[in-house]
Amino acid sequence: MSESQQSTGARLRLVSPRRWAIRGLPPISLRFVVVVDLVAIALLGWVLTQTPVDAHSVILASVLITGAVLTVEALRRVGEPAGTFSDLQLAWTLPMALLLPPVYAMLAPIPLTVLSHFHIKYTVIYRRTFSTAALALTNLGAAVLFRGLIGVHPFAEVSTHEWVQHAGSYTGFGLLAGLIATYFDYLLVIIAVRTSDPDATWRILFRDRETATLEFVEACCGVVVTVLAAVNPFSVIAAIPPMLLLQRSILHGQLNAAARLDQKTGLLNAGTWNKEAERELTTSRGAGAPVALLLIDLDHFKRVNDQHGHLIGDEVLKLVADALAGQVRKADLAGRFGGEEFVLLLTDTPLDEASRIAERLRRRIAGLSVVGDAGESVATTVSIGIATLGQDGSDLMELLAAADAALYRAKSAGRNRTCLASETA
Ligand code: GH3
Ligand code: MG
Ligand code: MG
Repeated sequence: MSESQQSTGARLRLVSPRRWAIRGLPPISLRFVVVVDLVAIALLGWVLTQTPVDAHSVILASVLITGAVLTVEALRRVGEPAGTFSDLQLAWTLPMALLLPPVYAMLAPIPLTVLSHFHIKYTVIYRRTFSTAALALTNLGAAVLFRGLIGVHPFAEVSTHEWVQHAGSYTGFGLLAGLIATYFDYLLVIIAVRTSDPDATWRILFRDRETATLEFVEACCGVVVTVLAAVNPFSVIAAIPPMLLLQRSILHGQLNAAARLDQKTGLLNAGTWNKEAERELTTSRGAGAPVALLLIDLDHFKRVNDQHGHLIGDEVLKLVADALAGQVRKADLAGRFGGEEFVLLLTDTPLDEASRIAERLRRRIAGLSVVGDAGESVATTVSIGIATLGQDGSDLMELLAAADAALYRAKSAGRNRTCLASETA
């Protein structure tokens, strides 16, 4: 794409009403989003009237915002990766909440959101507004909670002198306030997601370990920066380079994790699946444990694309992949092997159990459908070939070849069925 096309695209994106797609939200979600926005605006207005301006606070807030801007900018080259990611905002806003009058921590998300929106990634605007409002409330919550824990007035300025004097207990209380407030932010976002997408399960209430660890690290950084800032606002400058390095290493880990997966379906990609399956087979062979391999191919998938278009085809692929992911245990390996072909390595699974799992999967997939552009229901079926370690092959190549031959028989026999490699062996 040429540069001029790109900039036209950017302008179009800016004015596109789709960016304000708030009207598409279900009423309950819309009400929730609007209430959170209004509460944040009202509280900000009120807190503003309660806060006298003083030079020390303004200088400290400026230094902290500079640190935050630099860490957000560090994301610029890579953009926000999908899924969990951290821009380490809390490391800079928590010190504001713990040291300065709460208004600074409430205001801080505004410039940072504007920066992310225009420099890093365009997102639907009501979502950005909502997440800014949620963060402003979160930061206010951290400030009030911390003051409650140390037993002072909810809006009192906590002097740097007091911080240095009680650094031990204040560190613990600050960390606690930061973590509780972060969970509150997470909860607000989850409620918004859950009410706008009824298919999302409440299981998302429980964060994965990686997200929780990241938040803990972020809060710890926030407390470290707070102690530095309490000693002297300009000492904070020394925290910027390590924070940038931390940001980079977090991103590195997230990009690495993303590179293992197939983008369209979220399953392991073929390369990763192969590598991990080889390793798993070696372990299982050594332990004498049974392993089954399932090769799963969508039936007449070309027709789905021809009749309903590639985008609907992609939705069907994703649906099948989700069904696969939902059926397997943690130790199993589910991958996208090729276009519309999936592969499943079931560890510790003898043939009869693998056969039952395959049948359950096949029936489940046959019962799924997506809605096409004209409101029609688009369904699919799969054919499955099953091979087991020892019986049908002793390494990955042999197992794949055996499962492929069984799959071929399932197709020839009329599709929407499972076949065992051992039936012809
Ligand atoms: P069979 O039952 O024999 O497997 O028939 P089929 O039509 O599924 O098999 P065929 O190999 O003839 O066609 C596979 C089709 O899968 C063709 C291709 O367009 C489609 N396909 C492969 N990858 C993707 C993808 O990522 N998205 C979409 N929408 N279609 C894909
Ligand atoms: Mg096919
Ligand atoms: Mg195929």
